[in-house]
Amino acid sequence: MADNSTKGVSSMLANAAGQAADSVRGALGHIGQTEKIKQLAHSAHIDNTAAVLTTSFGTQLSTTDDSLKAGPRGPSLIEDFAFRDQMAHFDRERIPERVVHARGSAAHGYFEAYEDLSSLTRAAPFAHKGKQTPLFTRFSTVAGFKGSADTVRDVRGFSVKMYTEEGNWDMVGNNIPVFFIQDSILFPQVIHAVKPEPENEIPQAQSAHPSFWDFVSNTPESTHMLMWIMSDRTLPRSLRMMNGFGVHTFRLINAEGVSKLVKFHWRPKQGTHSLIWDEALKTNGRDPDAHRRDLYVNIANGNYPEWELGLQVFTEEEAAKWPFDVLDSTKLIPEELCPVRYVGKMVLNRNPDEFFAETEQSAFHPGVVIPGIGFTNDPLLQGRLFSYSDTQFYRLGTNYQQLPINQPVCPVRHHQRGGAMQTRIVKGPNYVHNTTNKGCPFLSGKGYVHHPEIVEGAKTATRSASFGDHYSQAKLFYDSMTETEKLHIQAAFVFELSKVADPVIQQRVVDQLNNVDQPLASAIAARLGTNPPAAPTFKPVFQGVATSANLSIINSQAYDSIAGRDVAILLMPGYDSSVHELRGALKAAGATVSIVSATPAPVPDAAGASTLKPDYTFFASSSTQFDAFFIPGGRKNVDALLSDATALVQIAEGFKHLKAICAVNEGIEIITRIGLQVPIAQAAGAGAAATSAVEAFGVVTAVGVGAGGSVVGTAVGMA
Ligand code: HDE
Repeated sequence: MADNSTKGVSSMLANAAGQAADSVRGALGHIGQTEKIKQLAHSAHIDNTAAVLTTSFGTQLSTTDDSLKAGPRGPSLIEDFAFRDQMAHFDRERIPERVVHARGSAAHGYFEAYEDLSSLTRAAPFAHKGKQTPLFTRFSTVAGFKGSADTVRDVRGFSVKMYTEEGNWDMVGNNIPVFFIQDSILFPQVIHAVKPEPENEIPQAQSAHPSFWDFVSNTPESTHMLMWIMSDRTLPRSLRMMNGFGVHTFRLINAEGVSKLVKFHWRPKQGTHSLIWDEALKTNGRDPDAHRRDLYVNIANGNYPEWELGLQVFTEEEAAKWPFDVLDSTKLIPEELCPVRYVGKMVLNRNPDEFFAETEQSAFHPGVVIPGIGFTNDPLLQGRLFSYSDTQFYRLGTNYQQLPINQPVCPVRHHQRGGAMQTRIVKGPNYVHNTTNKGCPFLSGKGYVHHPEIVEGAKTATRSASFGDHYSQAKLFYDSMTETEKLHIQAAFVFELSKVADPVIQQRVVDQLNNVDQPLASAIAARLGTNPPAAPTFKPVFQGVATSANLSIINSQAYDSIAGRDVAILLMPGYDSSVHELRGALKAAGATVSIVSATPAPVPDAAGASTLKPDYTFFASSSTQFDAFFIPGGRKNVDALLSDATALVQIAEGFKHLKAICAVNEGIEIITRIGLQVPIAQAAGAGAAATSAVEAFGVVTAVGVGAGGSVVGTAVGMA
């Protein structure tokens, strides 16, 4: 009774204020792609230009280098407030790193809808064609600490925070569409197993150690994910060149409350490309920040990466017919069964100004949704809905939502008060059912409504029988690979298991893989020296398709471009004019062109007509940082290159890493002198040579530098 009457007061007050609500909402309709940037500039940015140096409480300083002392050679005095102010703050500068996904890089950008999706969902970003929504996206590795290297074999996190006029919407996904476990209660266990061994904290950012393989070989539901993480997917060439997946099944809900199920996909317009293993290992040492740098530099240079957002939309009835459970996050839906509809694009066009304030303090949470987006009963998702805010409370504090990077761009009005580091000063009553502020803030009537799914069942800590097939999709994935990709998977298993001294664990993995593919398990057993696999314990269930094209990186190149690829021109004094032609053509195609020479001094061409300033020296650069190499002609140039071992090593190693190498005129001698076994095609004329080189780079990189295994090595274009 009391309840009803107070609700009555609330709704009366709400109605009275309804008009005001609509006008607030109307005003919010104008959020543009830069709204978040404007908010940050207005509320958080500090520009120190022409500013006076002060303490944190505003007192201007007169010295920075000497603390207050009793005499020039005497002890420091505790009364030195400027010293205490700095030192005490410095002592507290670090916050706990994320327990997983600690290593990450992020950028601002926007989402643009291709079409009006309001019949499917009332989610604000899809309200009309062309609508732009600001966002912040963070990519990460999972296992490594904050300072670990970028190009380790690992899953990549792919988190997108959209700042909509109806609140923030976080899509916290990975670059792999399935996961290790089916129920989130096992998450601390799988993470303990993959993180360094507890007694010595070795190894850093790697799954190639005993505890990981012990766990997964005793956890058959991990098998499908194992196939993905041993594939080229976990060695992305660039954060710009990997897919993103929401993993779980979510809901789309329209204004009438009609709900459909959905899986989210992000497809990179830069193409999906990977490194090869040796290249990834060397990059770890040569440039541990390779991915972070690549993202930052490309955005800084105006080469903005883009991804298309894809939806696999389906009904409960359709899902019921498939031979897997869509609530099981160790399963994907083959695109042949449910095509991906691309509904918009994300563009990342602005680097953060300060890593800590933006990237480190960004807090993502799959439970942060807006009207139109809903959850399903996937037990992996359900546990995540608790974990993410819980970890932010610990990592960032009670009021982490108030940090500038996490603040929504729409009004935030509620009755939460206090907590450490409260920054809001709110006047008026701090409870609902108030009359002293006319019931404000009030319910607009357009708020979030949970999908009224009917659930019933006994309370039980058990696993659904529909989650029981752990191998059929692992097999589908493996069967969908090209031969090159299969060999990479085999090599990855052999490498990782070679770091697991215990033959019992090795044997268990071999036997586990025998349920996926007998030749694969046998090959790994032979290379490890374990017993051949035992008989399969499982008969695969047909997944609706025998193979699925888009599971393979090589078979699924929807897009490709040389834009954003770094082509090294290796040259010494006396190079021929092919350099100028090729350089122009590559730049016009959006490639980055790096001049690499023996010293930083400008390098004159054969005619002595012009010079080029090197971006790098052979000594201080490495083949791993480039996607392709161009070796111009010119007698003096080629003779000098031939006598420089650091240059020759770059070319040979580039070849080893299956990169496109193009040489013209006398430059071809270098290829033959190093002894690279490649077909050489001679084109006529300097102009033709340059054109052909451009084409060679274009075509060869399209096949997949580094991703294509032996493909690129035999298709090196040389004019
Ligand atoms: Fe996470 N995960 N996760 N995860 N996850 C975190 O939250 C967790 C899972 C993912 O850029 C943590 O803020 C549980 C799947 C990304 O800041 C933590 C489970 C997927 C990021 C957490 C999972 C992800 C995280 C640690 C099992 C892909 C980085 C720091 C059910 C769909 C977000 C943090 C960023 C981070 C918990 C499994 C993606 C502890 C309990 C599946 C991209 O809350």
